[in-house]
Amino acid sequence: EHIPRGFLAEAYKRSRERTELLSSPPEPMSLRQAVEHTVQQEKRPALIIEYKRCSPRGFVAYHTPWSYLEATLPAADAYSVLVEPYWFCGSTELVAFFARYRPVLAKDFASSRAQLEEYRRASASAVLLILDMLGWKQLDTLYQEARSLGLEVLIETNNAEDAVETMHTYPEALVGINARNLETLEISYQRLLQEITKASARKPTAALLVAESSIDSAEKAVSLAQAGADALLIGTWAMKSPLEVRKLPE
Ligand code: IGP
Repeated sequence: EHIPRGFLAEAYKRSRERTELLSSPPEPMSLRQAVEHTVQQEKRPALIIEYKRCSPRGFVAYHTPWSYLEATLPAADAYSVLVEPYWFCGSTELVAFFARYRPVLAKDFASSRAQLEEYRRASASAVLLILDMLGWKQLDTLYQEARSLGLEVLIETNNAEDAVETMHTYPEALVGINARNLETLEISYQRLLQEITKASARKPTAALLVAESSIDSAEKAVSLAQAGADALLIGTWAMKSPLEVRKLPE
């Protein structure tokens, strides 16, 4: 019998693992339940930790999925995994990898049912739908399709007004406000804090409000928690300093 040696032994093992993941994907856990659990039991916002290897702004940070998992799992209530391949170096196989451990949000500029089906096959718990890209009408079509496929939805908005409207229209969705304006790629933590404060004051009781992007210190995380965020989505900071982010829940 042939036995691969050295790096090839490891590569062979991982290749077998990947094949197995694709043939018998894990059963997705609920992102909503994970967030609710953290908020209710631990009285703090849930941490959604993002695996993002590069970005259109020229950010590049590499961890293998295993080393990232090892560094972040104790702090992660859920993962956000970039699927978009051209700017963000993502893939759906990475969704399946993280889905064995936590609920996974498939992060993409989703615009078709075929994509939603692919995320579902890769065991995503939830999909991101971006209001400013899709508009209300296409958002609604994709929202219904996602739900019919058994996917939860995080609807991303850019301000408190849209967030509040979204929370009323889609009570089962998680609703995010992004500090990064995706039209210009400009980022503002101060604006995020203001919009989260405004949206949280008008939030229906069962709604879940997510603060997305620009969080790169414990101080910012604490302020957003005080402002009423139910979950924090942390990407760049976690990729740069996973061990700092790991200390956050304390
Ligand atoms: C994470 P940051 O600033 O922590 O790296 O941001 C996440 O919010 C960001 O990656 C993001 C995103 C998106 C990426 C938010 N919405 C839509 C791609 C597509």
